Amino acid sequence: MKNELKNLRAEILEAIEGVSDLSGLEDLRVKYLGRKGTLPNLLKGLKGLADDARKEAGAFANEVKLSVDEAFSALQIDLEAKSRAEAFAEAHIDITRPGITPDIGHLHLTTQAIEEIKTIFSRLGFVQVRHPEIDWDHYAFGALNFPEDHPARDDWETFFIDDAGKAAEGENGKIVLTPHTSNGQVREMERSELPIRMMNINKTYRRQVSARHLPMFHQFEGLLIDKDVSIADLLGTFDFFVKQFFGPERKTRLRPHHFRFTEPSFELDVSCDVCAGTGMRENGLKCKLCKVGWLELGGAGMVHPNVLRAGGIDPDVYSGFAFGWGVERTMMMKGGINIPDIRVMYQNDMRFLEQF
Ligand code: FA5
Repeated sequence: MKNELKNLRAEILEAIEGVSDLSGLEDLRVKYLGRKGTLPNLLKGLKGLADDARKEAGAFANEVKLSVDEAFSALQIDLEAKSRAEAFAEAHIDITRPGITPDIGHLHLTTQAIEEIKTIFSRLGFVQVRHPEIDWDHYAFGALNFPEDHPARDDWETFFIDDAGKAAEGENGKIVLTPHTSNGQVREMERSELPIRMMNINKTYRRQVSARHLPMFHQFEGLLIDKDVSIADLLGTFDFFVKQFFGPERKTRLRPHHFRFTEPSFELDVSCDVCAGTGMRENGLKCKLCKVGWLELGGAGMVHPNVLRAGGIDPDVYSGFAFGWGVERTMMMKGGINIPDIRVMYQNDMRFLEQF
């Protein structure tokens, strides 16, 4: 048995020397070491030997197996290195080929709108501030003259922050995801820096979803407080913004409205750009965005004396106006943007985003 093993080792080592590629080496491995290979076959004969002879032959068989394995591994490493070197030498690198241009992002449509809105109002002296987007009920409702049972405070209109199942409540009431940027009004007044020309732009949240409603959207809130401020100042401000943002041709209209925190109050509509102010689409169906040819962009009015008082300002000396508009809707109404459903703004579809 020992001699047979010696001969087999010599045969294997000699055969290995003649191998020049990895597949040839694998064939040899199967032939000699595989399950039905020569070496395992030979070792089956160990069973028939006497104890001592089996021990001796077994130990020698291990030695043979080890040396053969080593020879296989060493050659495998060499052949792999050789094949890598060949592949590398064959690979042709054309350094004149144009490279792959990385994708370059750009600002989201909403951010572009915010930048433009900020710039236009800064020309009128409005300074951009950022009041909290998660705030106390007091600033979002209470100080703005909302009664305790006002429907806007309903769970179905406003998101309240839950604390372990129970709405968190401090001395300023519950904590809310602000449903409008008007929470910045009294916060700004409390800074006691009069006169005020504030532009508060932020995220706002409501339980609403439709072609013109999002659960998360942005508002921009202007607040101007000074001596002798009148509705004419409010109208002049709107006129300036609308002409700058939409161009001189677009139509706007003011409707009387009711807000708890302004008196008198208005809503401002702009003629719908999607249906050219007709309320109908080319396919003969109603414009699902505006339905009537006009789209409401926001509310406004003269600051209510109770709100001035809540902010520590004497309404007999000071007056002011405030307005709050939706950023997304304002952007959608810009000429040529033509977005018929507000929800596409945040679907992150590259085909949409790349257009702006
Ligand atoms: C308000 O939020 C008042 N705070 C505005 C205001 C400020 C009035 C200061 C007086 C003085 P209103 O609920 O109408 O008003 O919302 C204002 C604008 O926000 C809407 O006209 C619309 O442009 C936008 N908006 C409201 N809800 C949504 C929504 N769910 N998705 C998108 N935009 C919305």
